[in-house]
Amino acid sequence: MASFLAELLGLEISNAPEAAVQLALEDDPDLCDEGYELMSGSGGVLIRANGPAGLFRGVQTLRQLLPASGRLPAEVPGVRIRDVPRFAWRGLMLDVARHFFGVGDVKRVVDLAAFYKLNILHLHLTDDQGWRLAISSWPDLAAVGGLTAVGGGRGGFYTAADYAEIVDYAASRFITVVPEIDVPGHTNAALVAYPELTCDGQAPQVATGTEVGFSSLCPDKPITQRFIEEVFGELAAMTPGPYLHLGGDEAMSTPPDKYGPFVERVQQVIHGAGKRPVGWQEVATARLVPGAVVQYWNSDAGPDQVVAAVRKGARLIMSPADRVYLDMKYDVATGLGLDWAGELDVPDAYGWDPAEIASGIAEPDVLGIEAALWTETVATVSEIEYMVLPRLPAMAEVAWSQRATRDWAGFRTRLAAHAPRWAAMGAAYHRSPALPWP
Ligand code: TNX
Repeated sequence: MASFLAELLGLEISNAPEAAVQLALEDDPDLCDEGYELMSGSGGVLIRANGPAGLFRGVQTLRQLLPASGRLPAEVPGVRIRDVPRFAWRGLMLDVARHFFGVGDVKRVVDLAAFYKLNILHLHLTDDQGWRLAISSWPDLAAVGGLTAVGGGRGGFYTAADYAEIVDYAASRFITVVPEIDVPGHTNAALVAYPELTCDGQAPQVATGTEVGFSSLCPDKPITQRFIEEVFGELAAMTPGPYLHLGGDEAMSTPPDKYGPFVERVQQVIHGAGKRPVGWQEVATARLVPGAVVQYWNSDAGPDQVVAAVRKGARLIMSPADRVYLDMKYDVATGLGLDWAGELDVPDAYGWDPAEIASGIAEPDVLGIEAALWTETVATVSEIEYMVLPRLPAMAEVAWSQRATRDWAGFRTRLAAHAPRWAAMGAAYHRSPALPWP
């Protein structure tokens, strides 16, 4: 922590009382795991927390109090802040399947997420257009399935060492990686690599377009069960975090009567490996294992599905597409992005409440919220930045701050003032007309 700050700010930090920035661990139950207290005055800056995660979150607030250049010496406003997050799950999903992003790109995204106090990086590792993680028991998943991408580009995949590097980097920012292997649909790249996973045993055409819903593992084949056990088994062994995401969305090519039993078997495998399964809202139509987490994404079937999920004992992650799908266009003129959930400008990303997505859902049912960046149209890290800035900080405030403290009039001014920070980071961003840019 101290070395992170020292490197970032070029200043000396320690637990010594005379340090310019003093970090202190204390027992303050009200601050929970990630809360912190930050006091600054003529004597310097003191950040207190129960543990390193809280200190780290407090350090992000300190960074935001410093000038955009981020370097000291500088004056910090005199403040006394006590701050605790509203939601435990504050995530960003990055789709590395439609387009592949290397370890360095992912680290840049992690740094942005950390700056806004997110604590989950959900990696959508597999889809029709590419398989992005080396699995040693099924080597062609990456070696063959990793060669493709939307638009016919080069693809790529993470080795086990690459994946560990991402996980460790995220952990150093108190961010947990939640890996997703999407089954039974969104599996064309796997089926190209291993045609025996299809019902007719024939290899499908490589997919480089953006349509969805056309692929499925053959749910009842014994080899499919072996695939699930070995792939999720390796994934569990590679992943220190408690969650594995099984996808489960848009399985339009899986026979409806086979979908539920299949999703139950995958959950059992994950549960048996000592992890908690996460699935997109469609999995709520199946039985759910204890500890399962369900991710809301669209308003068609979503409200009924998340109510069903809660009745089955699951907790929810809210990712309403019209609020947090950062692959949606800002407005009709945005060159990148999709628009199936409408245009999504900063006021839309800010002006909603996670506890009001469906009637029958109450705040304790909501584990948290997650923004999603699908990458059908996004191919470079600056395109990622352009899509997430300035909407990601809006989502992050919805995730962190109590509802009563949120107000658009104040937020838009605070947010616009971050433009010089993004410029200093070399990050691209969208100059939304909704904000009073400096
Ligand atoms: C829906 S959200 C999908 C993705 C697409 C995305 C594009 C979800 C669970 N499935 O496969 O990439 O829309 O916005």
